[in-house]
Formats: sequence, C-alpha cells, structure tokens
Amino acid sequence: MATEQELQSLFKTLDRDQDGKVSIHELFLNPGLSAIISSETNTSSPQELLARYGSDENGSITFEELKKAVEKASNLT
Ligand SMILES: [Ca+2]
Repeated sequence: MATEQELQSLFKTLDRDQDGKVSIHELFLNPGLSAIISSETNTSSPQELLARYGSDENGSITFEELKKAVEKASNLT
C-alpha cells in the first residue's frame, strides 16, 4: 500500500534522467524499487507493467499512468 506522495517519491527516484517518464532501463537500474512498483501494481515484471499501463511505445511510463496502475490494483491509500 502506498500513498500518492510515497508513489511520487518512488517515481522521482526511479526517473534518473528526470524526463518525467520512467523507462524500462530505469526500472532495471533499480531492482529494489522496481520490485515495490511491481507489487503495488500487481504485475510480475517491469515489462508487464509497461506493456499493460505504459502508453509510450518506447517503453516508459508517466507518473499519471503509474498512479492509475496502482489505483487499479487498489493499492493506493
Ligand atoms: Ca526517465
């Protein structure tokens, strides 16, 4: 379970180049946080997360998309 604020801080940490999107590479660079994101969104891998919720064909996810994914999994408190 996460609050929006916690989610935002996770997202910022993952977004190393600060372009407002978390890419598959950024997820792989931080396996620990990536695992938390997977569990909060009920997905088994970064690939699944991006395939299901990312709208960007380059394989990245915005904060809004991530938030929706967590809301859908009912993990946003
Ligand atoms: Ca990024």
